[in-house]
Amino acid sequence: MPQYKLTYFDGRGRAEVTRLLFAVAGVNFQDNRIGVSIPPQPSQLPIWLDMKPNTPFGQLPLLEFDGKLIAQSHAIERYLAREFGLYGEGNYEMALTDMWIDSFEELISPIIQYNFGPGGDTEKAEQKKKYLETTLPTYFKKLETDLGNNSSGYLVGKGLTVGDLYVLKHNEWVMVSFGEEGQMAVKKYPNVQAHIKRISALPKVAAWLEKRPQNKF
Ligand SMILES: N[C@@H](CCC(=O)N[C@@H](CS)C(=O)NCC(=O)O)C(=O)O
Repeated sequence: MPQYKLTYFDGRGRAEVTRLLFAVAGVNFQDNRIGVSIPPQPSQLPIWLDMKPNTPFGQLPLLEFDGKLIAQSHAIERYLAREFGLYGEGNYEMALTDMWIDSFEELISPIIQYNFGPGGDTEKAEQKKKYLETTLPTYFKKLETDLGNNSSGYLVGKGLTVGDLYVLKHNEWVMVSFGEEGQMAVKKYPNVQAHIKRISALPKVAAWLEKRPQNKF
């Protein structure tokens, strides 16, 4: 097994699904947190700004192993999920897994904008309303239906995939960003709620959730 090194900020952010993949696969990795929180403290910024020009796209996360390097969180996740058998069986299930990775990107990037992007109180209130009333339901209706139609208890096919880990990860974003209002919004989707409970309780997932560093984001 290669010696994997995952470099990211000190937070869950765009690295946490990768960390969950390692945890579920039972594969050791170097969880290289560069000592800069999310969002960064001003005093921490020089650490990142020194490093930034030496990264392929001026961003983290990065995965390194065997003298190779992969940038872009979803490229990293897709690579590892395929390596670890967490991508579904056959081309069609893999496409469905891709469909969910892409959908969760569309769900998570407005939350990142809400938390860290520009805008005063009025804009933030509008962003929150749009997210909870329009964006989230667009994707959650299909998520609820697909989970209800799959008797395996997983999102795609008969086993755990990176898609299931995204359901969990997205829920953390909603809770930390929108609190009780977020909880009210997701309560309307009982299959999704049951799914989050079930996936969080899988022994290797539960062990990671218990032992991981505690960060707000
Ligand atoms: N599309 C990229 C986005 C990566 C990204 O936005 N990384 C942020 C942290 S979540 C970053 O490196 N920010 C620091 C900067 O842009 O200077 C991915 O999915 O990896």
